[in-house]
Amino acid sequence: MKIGLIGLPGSGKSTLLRLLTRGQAGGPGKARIGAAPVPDSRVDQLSAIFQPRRTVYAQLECTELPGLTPAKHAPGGGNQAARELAEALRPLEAIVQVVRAFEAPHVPHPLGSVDPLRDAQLLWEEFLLMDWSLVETRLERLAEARKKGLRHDEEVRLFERMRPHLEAGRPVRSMDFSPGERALLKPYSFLTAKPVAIAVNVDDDQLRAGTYAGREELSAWASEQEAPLVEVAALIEAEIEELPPEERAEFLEDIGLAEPGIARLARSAYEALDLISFFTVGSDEVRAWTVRRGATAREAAGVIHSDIERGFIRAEVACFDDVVREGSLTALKEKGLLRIEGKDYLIQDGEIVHFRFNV
Ligand SMILES: Nc1nc2c(ncn2[C@@H]2O[C@H](COP(=O)(O)OP(=O)(O)OP(=O)(O)O)[C@@H](O)[C@H]2O)c(=O)[nH]1
Ligand SMILES: [Mg+2]
Repeated sequence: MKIGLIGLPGSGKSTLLRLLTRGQAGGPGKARIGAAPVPDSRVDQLSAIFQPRRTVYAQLECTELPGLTPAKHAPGGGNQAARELAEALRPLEAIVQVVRAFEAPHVPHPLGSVDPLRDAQLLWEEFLLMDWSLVETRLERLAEARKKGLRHDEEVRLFERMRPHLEAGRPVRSMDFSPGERALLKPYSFLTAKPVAIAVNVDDDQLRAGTYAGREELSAWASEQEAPLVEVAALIEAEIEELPPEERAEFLEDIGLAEPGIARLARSAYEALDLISFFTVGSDEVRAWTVRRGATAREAAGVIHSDIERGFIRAEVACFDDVVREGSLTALKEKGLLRIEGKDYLIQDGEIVHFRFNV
């Protein structure tokens, strides 16, 4: 899964990337893209049972996008920057808005003051504006084509329906499309069609206090937008992550963190994207895989390998709790807890799956 980190300059995107990728990316001179292993205690439990040679967590591919200066505040409107940004966002499946709440007087804020709700709304308006300009440009082109006798009535109707929706501040994602319209939209990549989560970057004082100025307003607004909101203390958490493992727990406890930010952020991204995990287990490897909720057994097989999808025979499926309680697949089989499912079975979150296939 590919996710993009987007926010105002200095909101903490690089710091968050450094945290998510465990220092592999983010920060001065480092790449702006990196893989973030998704912590999952279920993987750890399965690994403890099966003692595999290899344990593989699900991964998020994270990209830091250039600091966004809202058009309203940028001299000359920032159109070129907006186009480049839209291009960079195209391949991403979900967007994480990074919003600054941390105070740090030595880090200047591009708008002169710290105001998380204002920043989140500015970014959101920017996304709507980018989509609106895409619709406008497209309608202008279609009008010109019409003068030359080329008619694209269905497309014109679609974009004319989208325009007021965007003008009313509503995302493309909240519109209903017919299958025909979906096909027409395929070549376009609308920003507000993508799921969004909001990461509020707090400092250690705010983390300890469990709040920051504007928290209530921001969370009310986020729920109105149906965007999950996560609080992360990117800098302090990245610093703790870089300590020797035996010292980490103490520091995490000291700042009152039961669960690291990456785990919470990953959960929000999964929630926003409606993703679930299933697991494969064995002495060789215990591994987490990611699929959309509603994926069939055959589609899930395709996530592992296209050969398994093509040669799919059946799936042997077990519940996570049963596996943990019984401690082996043989025990499950004896108790009849290993179900045989066909290609159209809908995989459920947390299931342990073994695919039978021939090639
Ligand atoms: N105190 C404090 N400082 C932070 C925190 N997160 C980031 N910073 C500082 O804020 C500055 C900017 O952070 P970056 O992570 O580089 O921000 P960015 O969003 O990547 O910035 P651009 O790439 O320039 O748009 C750095 O000096 C960070 O050390 C935080 O949680 N607390
Ligand atoms: Mg940066």
